[in-house]
Parts: sequence; structure tokens; C-alpha cells
Amino acid sequence: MQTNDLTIELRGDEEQIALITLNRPTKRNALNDGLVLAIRDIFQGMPHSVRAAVIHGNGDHFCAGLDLSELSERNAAAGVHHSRMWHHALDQVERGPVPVVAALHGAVVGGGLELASACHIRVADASAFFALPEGSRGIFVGGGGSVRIPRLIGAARMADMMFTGRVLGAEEGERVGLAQYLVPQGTALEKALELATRIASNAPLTNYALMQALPRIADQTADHGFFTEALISAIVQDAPEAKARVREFLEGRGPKVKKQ
Ligand code: 1HE
Repeated sequence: MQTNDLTIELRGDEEQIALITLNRPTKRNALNDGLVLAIRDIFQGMPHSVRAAVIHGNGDHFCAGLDLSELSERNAAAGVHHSRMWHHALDQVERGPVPVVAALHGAVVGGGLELASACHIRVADASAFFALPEGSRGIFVGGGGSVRIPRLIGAARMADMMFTGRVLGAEEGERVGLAQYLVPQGTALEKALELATRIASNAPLTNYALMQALPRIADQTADHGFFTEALISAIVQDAPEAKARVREFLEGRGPKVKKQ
């Protein structure tokens, strides 16, 4: 799906960082079908050099959610397919090729919050605000929000946001777990790129385990989780890169953990 509303720029000496921009500022980066499919395609076709991605929005807002102008004439069957299209696209973000950091500012609402929830780390600047206006528009989340958002903040907080139209500011959003980092206004992208660069320097198999194994283990019973953990940790530590990194530390060449 070709659209100028979504761009990708490769950064870093080895093009290891993908900067993905929602670029529909006049519509507050509202996600029409073309844009949702473009997100799917960009993650499915991620260049092999890329080890981490950042997604952000052009203009004053991250994303105003679903493009409401496309909602009007959809019947129930079309609605199911439409929601499943969003699920498929955002699955490419969450379980896709690389860890994704969302740089959030301004509105992070509706489907915009669903997109942010599919990312692995969220950085909010002081201008960010979070809401689920679906509740007051007579609709429901359809982009995976009812699965992912309760895992971040609990079902009670999500229900409150939808029942009452509650808008959480940046500080509150960070406090309840919608964002892991809160930074001064205008600096979310810089911070997200810094984090992505750090993530890209990890052993690829560690990042793979964090993306693919950790969320599945979190969904398992404790007994199954312990067993899955044993399997994945054995696979990750077996990689030559893991052995080399541990050896470096033991020989005094590896980085120490420093208080930040
Ligand atoms: C839009 C959309 C949109 C803006 N669909 N066109 N999402 C919402 O319910 C949020 C709706 N949007 C807003 O509450 C506000 O636009 C914002 C708080 C995000 C930004 O306010 P502001 O004052 O900066 O912009 P604006 O003047 O409201 O909007 C500028 C233009 O963007 C205007 O179009 P114009 O042609 O009159 O210039 C708006 O109509 C347009 N616009 N947001 C379509 N969302 C998978 S299911 C997910 C379900 C949902 O996401 S429901 C929640 C939808």
C-alpha cells in the first residue's frame, strides 16, 4: 500500500534505526485504511539492516485515532473485517521484525493509543494526553486496545477512560503505565532515538526473546512460564555473541552497570 502519509527514514552509520513518521498533520494523523495498511507493509518489509524502530507523528499530535470519516456506512460484517485488519497491522508492530519505541506528543487517542500500545516502549513528552473517545462516540476499540491497554494499566482504568471520557495528561499517563518515560515538551523523539540506538546495540537474540518470548510467558500460567523461560534462556545464552559479551565483562572489558 503506497501512501505519502507514512514515511520511513533509515538512520545510523549502518542504517540500523528506522524512523517511521505518521505524516498526515492536517488530519492530526488520523488513521485511515490506507495508513493502517501502510503500517503493516512497512513492518513486513523492514530493511534487514534495521535493528530498532521509532514511530512518531508529524505536527502537533501523535495520532487522533481512527479516521472517523471512513466509519459511516460499515455494517457488522465489514466491521469485523476492518477490526481484524487493524489487528493484523498492529501485530506486525508488536510481534514484527524489530523493537519499536513510540515517541508521543499531543493527542494519543483512540486508535492512536492502540498503535502506541502495540509498541514496546513509549516515551511521552509533557504535551502528551491519552484518551479513548470511543466510549463517547458510541463505538468500541477495534485495534487491539481491549487486549493491550488492560495489560498496561488494568481493565478498571481502561474502563474508566471509556465510561467517563477521562483524559490523562502526560504525568498521569506515565504514572499509570501508559508511558515508561516522561520527558520535557519537544524532546520525545530525541529520547526515543537515543533508546532505539541503545536497543539496537543489544544481541539480536536477546531482543527477539524480549519481543517474542516475554509477552507470551506473561500470558502463560506460572508453571508453563517457568518452563518456557528455561527454554528461551538456554537458546539465548548459547549464541556466540552472548558468550563473547560475558567473556568481555569477565576480562574487564565489558561495560559495568552504572547508576544513572
Ligand atoms: C479527524 C480526526 C479523526 C481530527 N478522524 N478526522 N478519534 C477521536 O475521536 C478524536 C477526534 N479528534 C479530536 O478530538 C481532535 O481533532 C484532536 C484533539 C485530536 C486535535 O484537535 P485540534 O483542535 O488540533 O484539531 P481539529 O481542528 O479538531 O482537527 C483538525 C482536522 O483534523 C479537522 O478536519 P478539517 O478538514 O475540518 O480541517 C478534523 O475533522 C480532522 N480530524 N481527528 C477524522 N479521528 C480501530 S478502532 C479505533 C477507534 C477510534 O480511534 S475512535 C476515536 C477517534
